[in-house]
Amino acid sequence: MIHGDINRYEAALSRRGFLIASAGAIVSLAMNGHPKTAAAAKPHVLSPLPYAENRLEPFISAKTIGFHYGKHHKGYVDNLNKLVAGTEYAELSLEKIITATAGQAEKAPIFNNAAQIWNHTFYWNSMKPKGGGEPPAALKQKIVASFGSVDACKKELAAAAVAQFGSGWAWLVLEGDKLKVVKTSNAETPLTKGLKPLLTVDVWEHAYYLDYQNRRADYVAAVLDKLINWEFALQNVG
Ligand code: MN3
Repeated sequence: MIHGDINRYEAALSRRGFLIASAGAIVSLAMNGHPKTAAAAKPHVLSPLPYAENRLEPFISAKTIGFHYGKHHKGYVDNLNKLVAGTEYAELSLEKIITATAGQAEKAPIFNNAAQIWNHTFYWNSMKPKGGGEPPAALKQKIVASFGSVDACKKELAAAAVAQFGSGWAWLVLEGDKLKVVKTSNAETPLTKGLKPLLTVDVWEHAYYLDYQNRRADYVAAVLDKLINWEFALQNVG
């Protein structure tokens, strides 16, 4: 595209020498790697949604995703950037901030916002349009080994999601080579407990209230039956 543009415009502009010199300069900059601005603090950014806001309909509405991603998730990103500016955490990756602040009461605002950014990005990827159905064979084998059947695994995930009192998350995780289901409160994440997250379901009310009101179990069933992204879980097994 860029080369095409250069070819198209160079004759008209009669500045061939200039354009070739410019292209050469761009290539050498790119190959040189690190731009000079790398030392500056990098703000955390809101990861793009892996699908359009309306693609999980009719199970999760575009309105829910619009608020959940565009207001809640974005809010955590904006808050974290304000909270870490000028602190020892300003240059750290999201994962390092989460592990460095976990369990420290005085760091709770930083931990909560950082963990919520991570959890939400993981949640968006835990679903996909036309999800659900049968897990890929390699994952199914692990699920059957740990839970007995895919249905038993889904039942345990649903029970954890429904039983989580108040706000939190239900997770499918890997502990050693065994799959298990855990639930966490508020912003808590299995990342700080030596567990490898494979999938998550957000059970904060903001995840479902516009579509399901108090019927959390119906929301959870729709996620597990129609949206869950088993391929993402398999990728996370590694
Ligand atoms: Mn949420």
